[in-house]
Amino acid sequence: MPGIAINATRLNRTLDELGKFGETPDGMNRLAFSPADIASREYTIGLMRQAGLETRIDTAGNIIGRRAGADDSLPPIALGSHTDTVPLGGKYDGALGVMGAIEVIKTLDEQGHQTRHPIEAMVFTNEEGTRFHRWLIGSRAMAGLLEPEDLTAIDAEGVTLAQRMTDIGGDLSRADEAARQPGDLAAYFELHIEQGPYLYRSGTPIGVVTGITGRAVFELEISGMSNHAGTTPMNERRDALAAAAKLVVQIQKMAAEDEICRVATTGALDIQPNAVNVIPGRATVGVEFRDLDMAALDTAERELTRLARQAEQQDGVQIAINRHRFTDSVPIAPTMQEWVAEAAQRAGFDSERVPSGAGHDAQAIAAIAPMAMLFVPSVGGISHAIEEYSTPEACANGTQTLLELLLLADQRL
Ligand code: HGY
Ligand code: MN
Ligand code: MN
Repeated sequence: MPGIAINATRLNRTLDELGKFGETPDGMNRLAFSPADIASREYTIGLMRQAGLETRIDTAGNIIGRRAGADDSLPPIALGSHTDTVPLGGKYDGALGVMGAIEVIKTLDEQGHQTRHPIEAMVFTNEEGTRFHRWLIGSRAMAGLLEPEDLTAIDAEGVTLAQRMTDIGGDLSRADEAARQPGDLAAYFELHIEQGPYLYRSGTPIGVVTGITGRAVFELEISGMSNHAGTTPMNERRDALAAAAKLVVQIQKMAAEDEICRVATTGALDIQPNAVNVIPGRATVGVEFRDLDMAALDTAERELTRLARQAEQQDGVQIAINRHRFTDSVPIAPTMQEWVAEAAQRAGFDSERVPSGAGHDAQAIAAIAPMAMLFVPSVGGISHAIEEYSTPEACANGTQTLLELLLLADQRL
């Protein structure tokens, strides 16, 4: 079959248009369930319908666009990602996988090419989880992996996930109806930006993802004693921020020097009362560790606990360690990797194997379906920031490869 080519101009136009929802001078603020997210979902549903997809929203708020297959009794091949962003994030994380999936289907529709399998384009709810520390909500719901803590989650504004879910057309009390069983999907493919530096440095246009990192998220609640900054002797202080600051450096050292796990990050810090002339009585510290090896994350948890107990002794504070979420690392099957490499070759691109340091919806869907991921380079390896950028050519390369992967898998599954 002569190669079917996606429309690169149209793809990049939809990426630019999606990038208007939640755009600020300092980065993308399209947090899950926000007005910008809700508006962007309408835009995306419109694009799906223009591509000939039958759209619906499942009880977990996932947007699903379906295209019939020649043999509609076959389980669908799913393509997708997420469109929610982190605060002050970028325009490509998640967005490329959704706009790319729709472009692939629009191209097939225009060419009158019907695949054997039905196809489903998916937009998963709240992949980032910034608002509730409960990430991969939509994809975990579809994989049947929601936990009790998800169902009772409340955000910093005191709004429940259940309410937020209603805002986007979902119904958390019936989230179990969103669950698919093994066999319900023939496969799931996710196009994504690498979000790291490897492809950009090597100049390779397509990354064949070998595995998706595990992740452990904790929140430390450090309680000291607020007191007067001017009158309290240094040796009588119970300074929660001083204790937090020492822990932040020790946490960084765990990965940077001791190599306990691949990366360790303290990304969130809240100080009370946060006044320059008051010794901070409370500090809340958000910490996360990542590694493909889950045993490394267990070691990191033990070390974090040891450091916290040591701080209690040295700084006269109490530290509650809230264990938010452990997400398992997921290897990608060699056969699936070979299919991605072959699809890249058919599309005319070199590829190389690369692990994912970022988490993705694919690692949840892996519980119910064969899955594969393909990356395109992130300029400078930057992501989760306004500088996040992948060139229009890279985005088109990835989308063309996704099309070839779909056609190849459609024949072989
Ligand atoms: O945080 C992550 O790894 C992903 O971007 N949600
Ligand atoms: Mn992200
Ligand atoms: Mn992402």
